[in-house]
Amino acid sequence: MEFDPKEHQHLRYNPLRDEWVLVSAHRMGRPWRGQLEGTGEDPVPRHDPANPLCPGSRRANGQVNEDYMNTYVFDNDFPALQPDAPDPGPNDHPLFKTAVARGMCKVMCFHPWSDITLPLMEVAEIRAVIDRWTEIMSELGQTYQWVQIFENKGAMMGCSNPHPHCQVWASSFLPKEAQTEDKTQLDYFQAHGVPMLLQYGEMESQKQERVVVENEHWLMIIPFWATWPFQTLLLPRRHVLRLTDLTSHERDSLAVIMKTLLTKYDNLFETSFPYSMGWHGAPMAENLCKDCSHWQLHAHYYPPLLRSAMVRKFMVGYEMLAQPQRDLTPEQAAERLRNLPEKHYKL
Ligand code: H2U
Ligand code: ZN
Repeated sequence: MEFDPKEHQHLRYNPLRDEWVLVSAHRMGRPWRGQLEGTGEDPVPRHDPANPLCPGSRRANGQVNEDYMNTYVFDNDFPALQPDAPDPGPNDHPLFKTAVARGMCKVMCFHPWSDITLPLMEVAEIRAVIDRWTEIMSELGQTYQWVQIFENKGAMMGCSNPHPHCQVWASSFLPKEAQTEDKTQLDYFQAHGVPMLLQYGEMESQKQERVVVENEHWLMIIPFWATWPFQTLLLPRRHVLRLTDLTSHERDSLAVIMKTLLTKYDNLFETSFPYSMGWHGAPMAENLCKDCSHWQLHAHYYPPLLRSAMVRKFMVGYEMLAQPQRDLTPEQAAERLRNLPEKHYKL
């Protein structure tokens, strides 16, 4: 029998996380009688004084937001990381290890309106978000070695507030994903003499079959090893270590490619497409003066939806207890996204 990735289950290796994923595309046709998600498309008022993320609103800690016009950043009133936590002290047993955790958490509003999302914002407004990301990265990166910028979009992904925003958690330590990617990229660089994701982007750009959208400076692909059905990886075409290293042109074309991808995402199931996304780049603080050539800046988008606005992929059972598994092939997912219009279905 001849191997067909759409018909025959197989394993694919994720070199960034050093793990395997089981691809079993023939399962897409199975019946679904499980949970249906709400679309979460209840109308949101453009301005609601009771919404703590709106301009002029009073937040949980009593502070009043500025009457901001584009982006707005404030310290999270419920931070998971604070700058001054005490050290839990020496560990006397390898089975009961602890370590000190220090950091800061911020919230960044993308726009003064609650009823808008990134794909519906103007390119110049998205560019303002990118500029603000870069500023925060540079500020917090003076003190903290990992600055995690992430956006939870949609109630399905745990977004707690219907207003376009992201969070920034900066930490004194390298979190798990960062540690793994640091190691895998370093190992690859030492073995092959080229940054893993730089070479990977070049090869995907040649192959084209997993490319969703690309422009002069950026490439958006469904990775060969993607686990979430419509997961994408956003890569610069040149070797860039950190968000703070992007040129003005690169930030402009980043705004354009983000708008295109996010519009396609919304158009896929004609819904405001939920996801968690975040940026990964070379560590900051004491690492700024070290050689981090093995790193390549990138962003991950992890959307939970599988078949429609109401049917999501559950990473449970086998995924929790054995290893990740996906239903349609990355090539099929890329083709579907690639063929969608670049004009938003709501416009
Ligand atoms: P999420 O939607 O991703 O949960 O982000 C919203 C964040 O806003 C959340 O971390 C913070 C929450 O702690 N927040 C405040 O800091 N002050 C408030 O008054 C409301 C929400
Ligand atoms: Zn990453």
